[in-house]
Amino acid sequence: MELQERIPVRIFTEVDKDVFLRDIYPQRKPAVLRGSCLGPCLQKWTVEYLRDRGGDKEVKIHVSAQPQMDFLHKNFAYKTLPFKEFVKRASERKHSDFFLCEDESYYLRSLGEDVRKEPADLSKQFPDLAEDFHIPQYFEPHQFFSSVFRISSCGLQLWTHYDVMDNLLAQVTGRKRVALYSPQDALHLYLSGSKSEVLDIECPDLNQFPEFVKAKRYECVLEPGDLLFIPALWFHNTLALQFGVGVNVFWRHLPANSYDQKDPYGNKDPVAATRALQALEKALCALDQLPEDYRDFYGRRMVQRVQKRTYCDDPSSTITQDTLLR
Ligand SMILES: O=C(O)CCC(=O)C(=O)O
Repeated sequence: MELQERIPVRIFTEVDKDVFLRDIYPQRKPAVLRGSCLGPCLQKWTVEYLRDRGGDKEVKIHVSAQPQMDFLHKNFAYKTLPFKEFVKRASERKHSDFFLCEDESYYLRSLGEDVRKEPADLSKQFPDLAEDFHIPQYFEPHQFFSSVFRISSCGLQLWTHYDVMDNLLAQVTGRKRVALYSPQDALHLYLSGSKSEVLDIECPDLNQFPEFVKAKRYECVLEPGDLLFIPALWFHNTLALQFGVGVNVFWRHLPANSYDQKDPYGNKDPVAATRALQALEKALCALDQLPEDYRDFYGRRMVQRVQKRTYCDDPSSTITQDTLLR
């Protein structure tokens, strides 16, 4: 029996902007858009071509002796290689030149020119390759935030995390398994910031993570030419079934001033959420001045108030989507 309920991600074909905006985007659920027009990259992006066109540009990469990357125990190292050398190594199983061991795994998440300030933009960092990749124009141009190369060795698994932007993850070459969890399952994922501490999602330690079984797992296998729509706040965990090249494009779902202006990665909580979390910390410090039984009494009442006021599925919730849109 499977550990968790598994739900296939819905697959849509022949999607255009109208279909996306009418049937997919408002649902706020992941969707695979199969056979998307991603441009000539689908034919052109062989290892040789990428090496030739990407050239000697230096890229910062993750290198790991184990294919399952672990942010808790930091089982990977950040290294720098010329793009063409990185692509060669990521595409092969055994390496003649290596950092840690001859079967090490590689992962590139491309960055902006000024890593701390600028979001990644394929057309700036890789202008020749960007010409081959056509970003489907389902969003308005002002919503564009970043476009990021995602290149991984076969078997590379990236931990479960959420981002705060809407995401179109384009699979250009290779196949990739993606597991996704709803934001409403956040409490079952044992979060450390934006990442889940449950690293082994197939065989988790249920003594350590008993609630994990309650999280519903959505799943899909991306093929070349697929676009995966990952709405903001949806958790995702990727496993490259082959050496794979993808590009993900982040788009703002909220007005631009809702986001942290110093966030080149698109994963810092919106300003209002950060303010609310800081206020919560203050409220908890205030309760610390009271004896245990008083803290319990007021703590329970605060939880109920938060639940009533914020949960979408609480029938007594006072703030609805309509209220927000008005
Ligand atoms: O494709 C991957 O390996 C990871 C994708 C991802 O985390 C993202 O698009 O936010």
